[in-house]
Amino acid sequence: MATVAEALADLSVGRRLKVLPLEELYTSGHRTCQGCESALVMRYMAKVAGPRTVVTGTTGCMYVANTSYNSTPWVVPWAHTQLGAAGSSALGTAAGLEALMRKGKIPREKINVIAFCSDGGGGDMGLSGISAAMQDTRYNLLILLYDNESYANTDIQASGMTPWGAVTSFTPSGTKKKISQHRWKKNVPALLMAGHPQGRYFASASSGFGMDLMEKVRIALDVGGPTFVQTHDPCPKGWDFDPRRSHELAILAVECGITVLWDFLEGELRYQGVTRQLVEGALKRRPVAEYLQIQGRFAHFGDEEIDYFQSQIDEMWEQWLLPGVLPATAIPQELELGTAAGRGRSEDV
Ligand SMILES: Cc1ncc(C[n+]2csc(CCOP(=O)(O)OP(=O)(O)O)c2C)c(N)n1
Ligand code: SF4
Ligand SMILES: [Mg+2]
Repeated sequence: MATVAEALADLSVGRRLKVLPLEELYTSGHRTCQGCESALVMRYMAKVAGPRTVVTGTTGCMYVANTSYNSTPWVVPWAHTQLGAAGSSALGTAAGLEALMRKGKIPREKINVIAFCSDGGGGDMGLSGISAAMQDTRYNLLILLYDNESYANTDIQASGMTPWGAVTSFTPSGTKKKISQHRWKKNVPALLMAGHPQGRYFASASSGFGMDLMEKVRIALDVGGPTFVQTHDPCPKGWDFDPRRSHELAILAVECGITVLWDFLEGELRYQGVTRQLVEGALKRRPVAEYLQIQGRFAHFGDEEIDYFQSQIDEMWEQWLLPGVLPATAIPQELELGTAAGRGRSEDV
């Protein structure tokens, strides 16, 4: 442990998280469920952002459970914003701060601007605003999407990031129709990365790997420009499991290859930790059944459903050119850059 000044001074230089600040900037005063991993993500995020930070958060659990009357865990300035407004509030806050500094109304200094959202507010409703923020290179901002795989705050409705087959209040399992959540989960960090070449940094992290997550938040804040980090956070209420197992579940998701730890910095895609060992073949993926069978939302799964889920994860690892990131399985030879065939094609044009 170290003071904020000691810890954060190191990070901007070496881009490695070696020491942690002692101070907590998201602390007691919240009312999230027991075992809520998203609350832990808020704590990690605030800790490494440091005190010169402004945070906005969209409607959802991390707004409602963190703003009981006269009580808040936030030590840094924090403001609620509309459900689909993570992108616009990040841009507006960063632009406002810049205007105040330009007019000399506040001293010029680096102030981190972070907007957080969840899968409903960020992955579904607010995707267009986040896309606009990722195109704007004038400001430094970070958008953090805490993925608890449902619209949790309004009683666990399915989002575009709810896993295939999961029971939610919109997708029950019945005797006639076992599976009503037919959509495979969308990959938001990859789609933002692929479509926004101006974005400075994109990352996929997990609440189960705190150091990796904090390092990603820190890198995002240090490189500046528009940046995006997503975290995968088990939610005991929505996923229906014993809160004691929250952290274990987050780790299992990575060990089974369902959650993939990666980041994309200045044109380079990198895998981290357990994921990297899986990519390099130093570790074997655990069967997805170990992850699914702990959770009530998959209690209706039989062998057929588990096998289907496993087959999709296997495909992502065994056939995708970039496991967990890019669904392309092959590059046609004539398109391969640098080959004689590829060069021939472009010269023809
Ligand atoms: C435009 C709009 N539609 C619906 C709502 C109602 N609402 C509030 S929070 C919420 C769920 C948000 O889900 P998510 O963004 O995933 O956050 P979580 O609750 O999971 O933390 C909904 C639907 C709202 N506040 N605004
Ligand atoms: S419902 Fe889930 S995300 Fe919301 S506070 Fe409870 S555990 Fe956290
Ligand atoms: Mg959610």
